[in-house]
Amino acid sequence: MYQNINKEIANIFKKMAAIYEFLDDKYRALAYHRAAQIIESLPDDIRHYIETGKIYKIRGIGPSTLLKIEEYIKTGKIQKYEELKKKVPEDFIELIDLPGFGPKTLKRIYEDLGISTKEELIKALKDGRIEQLPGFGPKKVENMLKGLQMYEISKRRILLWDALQLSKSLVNEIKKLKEVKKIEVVGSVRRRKETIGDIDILVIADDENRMKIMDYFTSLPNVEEILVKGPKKSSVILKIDDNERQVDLRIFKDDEWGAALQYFTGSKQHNVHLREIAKEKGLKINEYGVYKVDTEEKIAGETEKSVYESVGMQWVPPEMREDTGEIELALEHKIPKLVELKDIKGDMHVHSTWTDGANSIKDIYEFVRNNYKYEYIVITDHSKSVRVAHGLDEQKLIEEIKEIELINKMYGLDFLKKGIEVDILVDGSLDLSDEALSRLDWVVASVHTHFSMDNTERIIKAMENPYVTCIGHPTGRIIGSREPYPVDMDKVIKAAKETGTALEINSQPRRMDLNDKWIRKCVEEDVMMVISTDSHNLGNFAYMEIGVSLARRGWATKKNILNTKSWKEVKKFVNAKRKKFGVKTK
Ligand code: DGT
Ligand code: CA
Ligand code: CA
Ligand code: ZN
Repeated sequence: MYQNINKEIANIFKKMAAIYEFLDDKYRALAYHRAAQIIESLPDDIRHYIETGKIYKIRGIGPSTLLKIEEYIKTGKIQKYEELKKKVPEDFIELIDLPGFGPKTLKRIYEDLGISTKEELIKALKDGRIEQLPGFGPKKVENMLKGLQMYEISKRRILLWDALQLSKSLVNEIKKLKEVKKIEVVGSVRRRKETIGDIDILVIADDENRMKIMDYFTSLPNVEEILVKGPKKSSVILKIDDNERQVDLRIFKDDEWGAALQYFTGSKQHNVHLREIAKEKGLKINEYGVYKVDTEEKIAGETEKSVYESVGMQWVPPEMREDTGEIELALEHKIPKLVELKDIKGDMHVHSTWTDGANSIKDIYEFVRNNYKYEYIVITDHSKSVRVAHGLDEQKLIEEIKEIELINKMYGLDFLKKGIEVDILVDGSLDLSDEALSRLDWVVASVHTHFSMDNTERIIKAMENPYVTCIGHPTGRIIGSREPYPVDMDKVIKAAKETGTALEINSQPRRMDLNDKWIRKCVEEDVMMVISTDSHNLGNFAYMEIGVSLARRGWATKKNILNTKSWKEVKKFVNAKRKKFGVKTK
């Protein structure tokens, strides 16, 4: 069912790579690492590639890898992995791909200190034994402890993207029952919070069908434990990819739909505030409806709109329901028209095989043209100092530009725009010459090093370059593994405004950066933003949904988002900055 088999297999191959590295088999480590990346980047279910024979054409998946993939599809297991696991301390399997840990580090700790359990490991981190190992030191230990803590927290909450995939497949599964009249995901998933505690689902059904639905729900595949089972509410724990996920299902009646939707969408704070307003008007709101306090007459509840209107409010988009001013706006009927996925006209941060992307520019062109209604995409590969990604120097960039122009010509459409994700060096200067940047349509500048220094001045200096049109993932955080680097975002936002530079809303599920708070600040300050996927493979283009959700949580409208506009407007934005800095415009 809600199986993402590509991800499951890729995860196992990543673990196998790490174990091989632990065992000093660098060759196999590299092979499995590469296979994992390839499988993760396939836009379709891997079974499809096997059925159609396309799998044989994929470079990097050899015969023995293919056998293991087939074994997993048939049996849900890979024997070789089961054997390998026995060669590494059991607790290390879980930790081996955490940032700050890794096979080399764990091997040292295992061999030098004889440590083989998580408990001992934490103890040794705290009592100074690991710090004293040559090459470790207090900084490294601090990072390991922080990494461990973030990992534990991230295990408890689900990334929005994962929760959305899981919710969608659960809804599809439950919807199959004809007794289910209506179904909707509520709670923090509907509000599109960046991480999700548990998944809440709401169903409308007739009373006599409740238990049949609950029986079905509690016996879905992957259900590991049933926490509660009743006619109104059931809760289960699903086991997915080694993680435990709680799902609550509630069943209501037809005429309660709107009230229940409103109540279980939350947030709690939003609901508390809403009920206060209702009270002032002599009304009572609960999950069944809106009632007059004096006569107990029910006056609303069938639709969510009716619930809000009964207290004199406009309907509030779920992404805004956090009690941070939206109630006041709704009372004045001034809720803005938030940006939507269908407003997006292009993707402005895309990597190809020229650096660390998985797909050629030609494949990207065809995939996006076939699957999205975009008017343009910008190819933005890495610049030279990002060595792990084989970043481009000036010469390589010229070659890439030629290829882009050739592909556009081939298809007779100026669809691909020429860009770069240029590295911001430690002093705020850029990794490529102005002359090189001036040839491009769009320049994303990003920080990829020195995450512990204060990066405010560094980023501002980059924005003062006339060719830098956007700052990529402006705070650098990675959910579950890296805090934002120290940066004064108020200053960055001010400088973005002054220099005419856009800030990126990066849609990668672990980045989501700018976050909702800073997006809202940009909206207030009228700073232009771009929602990008930072795609490294074809599947990543779907992440746009994440960025749009974030933008909505930051109250952004179309006018705040540059890539809702035509390319002509984008060009105006680029040229306005160049003009401001007194350089020639194209
Ligand atoms: P999560 O699961 O931590 O990501 O966040 P939510 O918002 O999904 O929270 P959850 O699952 O505890 O509850 C779902 C919604 O149900 C919540 O957003 C509002 C509503 N709700 C739950 N318990 C209460 C409560 O005690 N009072 C009120 N007013 N609402 C509640
Ligand atoms: Ca929830
Ligand atoms: Ca819940
Ligand atoms: Zn990128």
